[in-house]
Amino acid sequence: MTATHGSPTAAGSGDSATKAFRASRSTASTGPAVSQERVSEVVTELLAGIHATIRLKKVSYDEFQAAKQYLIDVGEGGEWPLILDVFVEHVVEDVAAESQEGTKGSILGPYYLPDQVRLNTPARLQRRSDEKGTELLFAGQVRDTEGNPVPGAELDIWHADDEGYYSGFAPHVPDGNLRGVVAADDQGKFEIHTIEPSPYQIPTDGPTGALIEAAGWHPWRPAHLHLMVRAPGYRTITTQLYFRGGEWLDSDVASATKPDLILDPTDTGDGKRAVTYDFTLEPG
Ligand code: MBD
Ligand code: FE
Repeated sequence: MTATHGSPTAAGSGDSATKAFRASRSTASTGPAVSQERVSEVVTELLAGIHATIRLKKVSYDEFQAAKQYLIDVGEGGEWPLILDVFVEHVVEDVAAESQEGTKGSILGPYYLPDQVRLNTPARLQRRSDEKGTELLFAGQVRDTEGNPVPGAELDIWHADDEGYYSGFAPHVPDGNLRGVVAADDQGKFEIHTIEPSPYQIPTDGPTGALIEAAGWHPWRPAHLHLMVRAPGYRTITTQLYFRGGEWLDSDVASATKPDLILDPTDTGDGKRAVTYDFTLEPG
């Protein structure tokens, strides 16, 4: 690959992810204040887990100080959104999924940006004039748990480019690239024209990448589309869709794949690929 740009730095995308997270906290409802009882209960359990690990693994003073240095580095690199979404969010999602019907959810991840361009179906996501990648037609219908079409549905979609980079988090990709909020028709049907994303690699030059390297793990997520599917009167679904046969599907570093969330695109004969996927929303 001959890159015509410098690679985005981990610190640069970490910083953007931290800013995006802060902005989402100040505009969105942050829910009710957490009670003293809840703080005590959850944090006591969390600390007990850390204490148990220290005893079980006989963690040394040197290792404790290395951990302290590491956590400082994660913060200074702006990588708290990345590392928490990669290693922790999938369990929070599992718990949320216990009470969710309809299409399976998956983690939000650190690269969502609100307020993207609104498009009507059939929609073509914004892309560069020389955008690389295989053309993908992604179509389907949004229905409720009874099978009825959901009018007024919208699909907030964002994904990486053919090199695995997200707009807003890699300086060489224009703002809004491969992002959009697509309004489905009055039958909940949608058609989105975009390109297939590539797998995503955790930046290797920051603390999250350093940990993965130090532990001998791999830094990859399988190629995926991110979606939030919403409609008035329904519970919003935050999910991701993957590609059958894609690399890293069975070893996602973020543990966020589910069998129900794998797309099976077919070649359309003209070098393009097409796939349908229907979403089910529950009232809420
Ligand atoms: C991603 O693209 C992503 O979706 C998650 C969950 C974590 C890191 C990068
Ligand atoms: Fe992602």
